[in-house]
This record gives sequence, C-alpha cells and structure tokens, in this order.
Amino acid sequence: MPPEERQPGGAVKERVETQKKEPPLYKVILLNDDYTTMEFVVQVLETVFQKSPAEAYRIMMAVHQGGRGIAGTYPWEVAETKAELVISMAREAGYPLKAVTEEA
Ligand code: TYC
Repeated sequence: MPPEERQPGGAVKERVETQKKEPPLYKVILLNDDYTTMEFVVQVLETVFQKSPAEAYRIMMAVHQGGRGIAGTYPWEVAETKAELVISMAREAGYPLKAVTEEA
C-alpha cells in the first residue's frame, strides 16, 4: 500500500475514484466577412493555430466559401485565449475578422 493510504491504527483509507477525465474541448471558429484579406486569415491560422501553409489556406477557403470554419480545438482557456488573440490581431490590423468559441 502506498504510504499516503496508510492510516494510524492500520485502518485502510477508502480509495476514491482516481481516473482522470479529459477536460471538455472547445472549437475556435473563424467567421467570414467581406473585408479581412485572405492573406491575413492565412497568417493568423499559421501563427496562432500552428497550421501548415497548405492547411491554413484550406481552412481559410472553407470559411470564405462556407461562412465559418474550425481553426482548432483546445481546452477552454486555450480556446478563449486564441480567439481573443485573433480578434486583437485583427483589430490592430484594421480588420473586422471574428472568432468565437463553441463546445466541441
Ligand atoms: N471573405 C474574405 C475575402 O474575400 C476572406 C476571409 C476568409 C475573411 C476567412 C474572413 O474568416 C475569414 N477577402
């Protein structure tokens, strides 16, 4: 028995369920608009979401044609931080690009 489960007097501590649950995942979704350039969206996908140039272009075109698309899926805090980073980079560059998070 591991020392932390030994009790004074020899009592045995009940084992609580210890199986680790995976954290819930959240999608970061990019929304299409008419003003943000394709180059900027590709750059965001490469730098914020670590996509290859080919994958970044594919996702950007999927958003451009379909209205929205998944940039990546992460634990809540990472997803929120990346969505906020996308929005602040876009505003800094003068684009209206939107990113939202949704439970996966
Ligand atoms: N529709 C934009 C254009 O034609 C490109 C674009 C793609 C904008 C994806 C936003 O999330 C976006 N310049």
